[in-house]
Amino acid sequence: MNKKFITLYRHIIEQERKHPEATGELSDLLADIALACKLISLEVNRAGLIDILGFTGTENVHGEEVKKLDEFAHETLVRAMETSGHLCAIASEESENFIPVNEKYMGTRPMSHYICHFDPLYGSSNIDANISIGTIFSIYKRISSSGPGTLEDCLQKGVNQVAAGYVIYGSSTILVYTTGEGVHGFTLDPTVGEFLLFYENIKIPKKSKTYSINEGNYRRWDPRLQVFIKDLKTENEAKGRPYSLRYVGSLVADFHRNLLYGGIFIYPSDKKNVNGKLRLLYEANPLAFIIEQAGGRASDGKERILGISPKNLHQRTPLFIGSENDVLEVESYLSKSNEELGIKN
Ligand code: FDP
Repeated sequence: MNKKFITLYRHIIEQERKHPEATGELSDLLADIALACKLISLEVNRAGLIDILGFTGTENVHGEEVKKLDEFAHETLVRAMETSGHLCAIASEESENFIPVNEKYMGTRPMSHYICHFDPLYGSSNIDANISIGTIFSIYKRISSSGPGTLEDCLQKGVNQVAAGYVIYGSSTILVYTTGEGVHGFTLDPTVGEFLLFYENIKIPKKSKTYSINEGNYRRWDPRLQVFIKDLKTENEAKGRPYSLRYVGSLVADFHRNLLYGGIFIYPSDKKNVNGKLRLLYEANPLAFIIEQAGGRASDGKERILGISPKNLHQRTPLFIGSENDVLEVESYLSKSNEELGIKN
């Protein structure tokens, strides 16, 4: 029991020290995100008590009802981040357009300006049921050379991310992040207000026994995906079947469980959501960066998520993410013809 306590900030600084050329700006940004998420965590915990829940009567850019906690999370993150001095633009899932940072808040070294994307509160349809919800974020370096950030700065491929992470407000509040050197997890100790390291260098098992998908949409899927899921459920000891189904319906709750124990999460395109449901910039890219750092895989069924060139801020994508061999297997099903899989048209 002689384990040392390592706080999030200390961990970030220790990572930074491995790079003598680092300026500390990225570390500051991560600390700002962590602070905003502590405030959101407090509000989420208080929500049931102070009757903050309930609809505001407005809709977000996707036509979904916005709850007050979503607004609070969005505003808290924008406030914490835009005054950091290290950002030139912010893009939030709750805002139709990106938010260029006012030059008065920007430091004097343009090349040290970053872009931050976040989904302030995912899984919001679960708030009233006390199911885990959370925040997802990612950070890029700017492409433009000076002034407030541009749309082009915000529409970069996921492979350009310099950091990404998520927070889950659940039975405890946890934060998982990567800066491209492994994936590290922290739990918030509310008594001292610090995130403490619980898992350094998380690795996802290569193959799993769990799948996560909204199976109610089965009839809308590509028949080749139907065959794959049917195969996962068919008794076959040699192939480690049947798989167990685990689906919370709150993206990062499903993702986090699969990251720790192994599993594949799928939100495919289907007859209703022809481009999938999840957002490339705010959900798929940060989680794809994390999963690859943990030794897993993320694709849209054909292409690596991190290689997709975004065309607009709220672009959706199908998502197949998790244990490498499971994602490879579903990709192989999707690359076959209906005839090869014995599907009658
Ligand atoms: P929600 O609609 O509750 O905000 O990104 C949206 C998301 O939740 C994910 O968190 C979740 O994984 C998914 O949608 C659930 O969608 P379905 O209800 O269609 O399964």
